[in-house]
Amino acid sequence: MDNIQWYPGHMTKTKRMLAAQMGIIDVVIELLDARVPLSSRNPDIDTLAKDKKRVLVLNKADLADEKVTALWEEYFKKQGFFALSVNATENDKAKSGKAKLISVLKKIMSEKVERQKQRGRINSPIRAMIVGIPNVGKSTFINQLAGRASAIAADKPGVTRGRQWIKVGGEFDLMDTPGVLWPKFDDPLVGLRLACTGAVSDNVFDKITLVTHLLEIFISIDPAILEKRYKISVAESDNLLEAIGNARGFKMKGGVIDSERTAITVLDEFRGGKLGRISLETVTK
Ligand SMILES: Nc1nc2c(ncn2[C@@H]2O[C@H](COP(=O)(O)OP(=O)(O)OP(=O)(O)O)[C@@H](O)[C@H]2O)c(=O)[nH]1
Ligand SMILES: [Mg+2]
Repeated sequence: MDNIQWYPGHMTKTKRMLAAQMGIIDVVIELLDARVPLSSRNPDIDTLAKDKKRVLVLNKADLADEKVTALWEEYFKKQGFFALSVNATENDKAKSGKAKLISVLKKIMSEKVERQKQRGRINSPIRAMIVGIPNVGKSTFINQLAGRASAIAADKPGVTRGRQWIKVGGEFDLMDTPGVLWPKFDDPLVGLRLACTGAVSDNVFDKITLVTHLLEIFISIDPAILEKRYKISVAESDNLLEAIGNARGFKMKGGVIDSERTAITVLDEFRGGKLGRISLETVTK
């Protein structure tokens, strides 16, 4: 894997911008992908936000295993973080993470608000910077909090290119930022998982490599994930990708299974949640 391909220059620029803006920020909200909470944590944020109040938000919780996500929340809370799980695409206010986040922010910021009151000052809005890897849902989450589509969001990494302030009532000012990765993945599995969930551009990894990794995880969780969706028998298949391609009728000239097309399909269906709620990373004790 060529480093340059997945750590483009604009990410270096973004990191510099985040550092430069940090002085005026009250709280840093870091979005993680609930399916890969460890792989989606950018170690650079720990350095950039080391003196700031921090909240970890496990987004895309609707795509992850609910029980596993609850364990991750506990895991991060034990490490001293404020942590909560949300689904930024949820329209139902009662089910969305908005109320949860606002109560956490108010708790975190109560000292500042109290200080301002004592000085007889009118409360200024709490300034929160939303950070995270590409495509994790930062802009979507901001739109959910604001109750309007103020930030551009789309299903590919690298959509947001500059910072943008979005007001939520008079209480919060949220800064949307471009997604950032870090220059080197110490564990190659991290890069692979981030590509599976769509944080790394699709041209960096070979699709068959990605799907082979996914299939291994699915089998270790429960072979029924594949059996139900693709109507195949895992025990009786020597080559799962071929079995899936065959079940879908993805044949090329001469009856050869189109592995590339099969891999793209499995990847898309996983990303779209069609295989069920699947966490690729679980808490190990
Ligand atoms: N299922 C599901 N999809 C989500 C959720 N949050 C965001 N998405 C989808 O994820 C994709 C990326 O969302 P964005 O808000 O553009 O992500 P971003 O972090 O701003 O991405 P960059 O600006 O490229 O860094 C979009 O297709 C969203 O609809 C969620 O909680 N659940
Ligand atoms: Mg964005």
